[in-house]
Amino acid sequence: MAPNGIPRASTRVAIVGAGPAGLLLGQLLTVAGIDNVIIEQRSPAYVLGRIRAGILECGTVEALARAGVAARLHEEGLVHHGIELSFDGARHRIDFHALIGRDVTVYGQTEVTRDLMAARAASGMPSVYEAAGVSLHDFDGARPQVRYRKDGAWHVLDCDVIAGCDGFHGVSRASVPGAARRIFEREYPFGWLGVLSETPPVADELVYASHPQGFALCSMRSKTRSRYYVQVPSTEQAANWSDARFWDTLRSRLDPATAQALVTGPSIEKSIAPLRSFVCEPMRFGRLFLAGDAAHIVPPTGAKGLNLAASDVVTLADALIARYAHGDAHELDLYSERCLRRVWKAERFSWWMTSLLHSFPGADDFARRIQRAELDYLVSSKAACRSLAENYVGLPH
Ligand code: RFL
Ligand code: PHB
Repeated sequence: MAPNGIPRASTRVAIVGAGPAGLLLGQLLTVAGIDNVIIEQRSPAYVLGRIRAGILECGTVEALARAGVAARLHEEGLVHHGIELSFDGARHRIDFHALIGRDVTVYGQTEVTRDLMAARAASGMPSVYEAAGVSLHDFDGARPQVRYRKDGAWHVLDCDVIAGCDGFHGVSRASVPGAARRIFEREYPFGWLGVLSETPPVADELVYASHPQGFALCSMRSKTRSRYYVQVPSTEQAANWSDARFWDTLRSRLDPATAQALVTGPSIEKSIAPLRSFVCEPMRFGRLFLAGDAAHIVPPTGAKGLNLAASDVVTLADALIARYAHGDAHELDLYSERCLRRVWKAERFSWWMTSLLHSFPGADDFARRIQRAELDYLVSSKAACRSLAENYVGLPH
């Protein structure tokens, strides 16, 4: 129990974390008339400063529309009908639209977050930023609590349910006793060094490049802003990479025509992200529900992280709506199992795309020939292209 004198508030759903998962859940619940409070440890500016995902599946776009935050996305998002693979000196297009009649949308996670934050502010639902010492209590009982410190003072939030949307390093998953959860994990011996630059993208669609020296990706945020990545060893530091070194490395991994078309410029942001596959089972512990990166991580190669966070959150919002609007708690009981089925398919696809396109230190000649044969097969088989397309645009929610 909170000591006397500590301010207490209560809500139905306490959401820990104001990344895309927490903000989208808050918005879907608010639209459905379900009270919620978001508690975030960082400032709004810090949350907005993180450059991350760029590709939205159709299901994610639909979820954002349902949350009432898709106006700018529909205006400014770039609809892409396919991607290109670059290897052995040439580019090969995979046309999602022709293969399966579906597309993806290029719209940065920063912009998704900005739109969700604006909607949150307009709704008047409470958000607490810069909450320190956040801790979760009694989620195995009937009345959980979230405690935190704000401006030096302790607060207690009583709730029915806690949504742990606090990312991979958050407190929610860590609050569950080790014996109650099972972790599945794979670390890759490399990371991605990413650069954002105010330059026109090298191609109309994303180019995923496989090269003996390592993977590279040409992505974008708009027609004038590009996002590029190169595979680097996991021990590498961004500070060792001048802009010139980055551009030279990127160019060396692209086919000649793409390398020649590359427009370079000063980097606006440069950072290294490690690559990891991770799943925590189950995703529910009593009245604590994990969603997004708090429950699972995929390597970014399949562009699935943000999209998985959105599909968890839609499943959780629907289950909470069933509980509060119709008194039906069964959907909450199904939450973990439903999410995990989709999560594992995205894990598989992201692991496969990563294995297909990266250089693995220590790989022998046999492994390299098999990888090349798989790329060759992929671009020459409609069935294989279709399988990639189905997974890339997103399996059904
Ligand atoms: P986030 O975004 O990490 O947000 C979690 C929030 O919780 C807060 N927090 C806490 N709050 C309160 N108390 C605590 N103790 C807390 N601990 C943490 C954090 O400050 C933060 O604000 O998780 P969320 O919402 O689950 O969203 C997940 C996505 O951010 C992530 O999956 C994607 O960015 C992954 N990802 C991509 N996903 C895609 O779908 N498509 C892509 O193209 C794509 N590209 C990428 C990516 C991730 C990358 N990196 C940096 C790993 C490219 C890269 C390079
Ligand atoms: C990005 O634009 O940041 C991006 C795009 C596709 C990916 C990963 C990251 O697979």
